Amino acid sequence: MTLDALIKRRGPIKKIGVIGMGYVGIPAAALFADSPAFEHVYGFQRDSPSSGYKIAMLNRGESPLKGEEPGLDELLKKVVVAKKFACTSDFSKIAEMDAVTLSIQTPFRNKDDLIPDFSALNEGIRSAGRNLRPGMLVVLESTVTPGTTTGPARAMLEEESGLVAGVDFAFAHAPERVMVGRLIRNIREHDRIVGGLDPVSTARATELYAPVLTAGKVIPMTATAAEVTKTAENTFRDLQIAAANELALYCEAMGVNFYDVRAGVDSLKGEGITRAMLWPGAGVGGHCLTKDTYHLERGVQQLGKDQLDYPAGERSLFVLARTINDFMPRHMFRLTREGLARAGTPLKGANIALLGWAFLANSDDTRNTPSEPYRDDLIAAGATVAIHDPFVEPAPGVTLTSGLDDTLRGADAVVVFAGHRQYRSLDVLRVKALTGKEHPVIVDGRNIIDPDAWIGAGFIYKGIGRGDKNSHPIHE
Ligand code: SAJ
Repeated sequence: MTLDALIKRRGPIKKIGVIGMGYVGIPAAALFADSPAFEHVYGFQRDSPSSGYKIAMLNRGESPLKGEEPGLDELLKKVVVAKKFACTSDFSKIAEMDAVTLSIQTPFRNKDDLIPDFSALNEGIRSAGRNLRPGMLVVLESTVTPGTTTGPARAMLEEESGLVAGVDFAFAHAPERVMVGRLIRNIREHDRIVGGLDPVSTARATELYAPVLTAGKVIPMTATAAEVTKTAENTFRDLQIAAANELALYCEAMGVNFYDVRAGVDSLKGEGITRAMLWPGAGVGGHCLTKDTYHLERGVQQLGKDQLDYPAGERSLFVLARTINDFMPRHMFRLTREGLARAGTPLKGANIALLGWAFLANSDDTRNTPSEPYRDDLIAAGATVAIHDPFVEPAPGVTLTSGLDDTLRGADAVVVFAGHRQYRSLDVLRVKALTGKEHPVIVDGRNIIDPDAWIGAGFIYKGIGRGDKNSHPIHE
């Protein structure tokens, strides 16, 4: 019997399983459960020491996710009360599903080798494989290296089930595009890339996602094209930021104000002429842009092996972009050292007030924060660092000072790493008084303060992209 016939015999999707109760799986499961198109949703969660607690919480309709997620708590309560959603660690129930999605994270094993740790995802895939039945749909939502869906993931499902993908079951990749803090809205409103192993799989996966989309629409393509789309959308964002960072470094070196240049370049508009220049800054953090470039690179090395035509001996532009973005915290260290030198303060023994530990403005997310390598460079140089962040809870590996005043008190340099709104309204004279210094240093990594106000108060100013100000005369 063909896959199409198996699916027709099974009828419309009614029972859905979501494997991986994390920040991607939980809102996805709640939205599937809330749709009248579907009968019931199981959230599958390993009862592991680190995450098992989520099962009872979710079955009480409570979200285990930290941070504000508008609409999620109400939605979870609603679908649990309506008995349309339940969380379980009994993976054998997968066999009763019409469709099962996998939203399991693929972090790097460690920062250096940039090889993803697929172990948790592979365990989820094998669990699905062991309980796979003819006519079911399997969808990978995790961000994966291009070639994973049609390669190792397919192989594991077939190995565990004895079934054949595209013949006995439908298989697709539908990458998540959610941002922490707007999970529900993103799933509903973003267009959804749906890439099947074959057209029948793509159609079945479209049937799964279409009901939860409000403003978004399904964009069908092949599974591998979907993998490349997801990794490329972040690779290009990282590249655009790197281009802005490189131009900012050039502007500093040539004594030019990057922001004048950006406005000037942006003024050249016309039929479809855009430059889409993003913003330079203290660095690029997060769990998306810092890894997806390497997924894409690994993909072309594996899938495109011996096929890629590229300038001989030249490194990937995309990986170079990562190198430039990772250089920015080092540049912030140099700006700090130069500012202190102008104040006659050696870096060794200097007190640095580091404002912002989150990787994003007005966020509590600290994953891969550029503040960390900067802090480590300062400590290695013998400086003392006091870290402030109004959004970040104390966590292992970082000591945060409680109040902003405590952070600023006695500082030789005040360094802005995150563009938190609180830092945009700092009282210049109050900050200077707190530092107790004649000429304290201010380094602006996110272009959020007015250089002239701080220079006028006697600060020694350094700013990313501010080649026009970084050698200003010191105001007595
Ligand atoms: N950054 C800059 N300059 C910019 C923009 C960002 O230096 O012009 C820095 C930020 O400070 C931050 C990092 O880059 O450290 C990442 O910022 P981001 O706004 O891209 O935030 P992310 O990492 O959460 O990106 C996510 C991605 N979403 C998903 O993967 C589903 C990305 O694809 C989205 O474009 C982005 O959110 C978004 O648009 O909000």
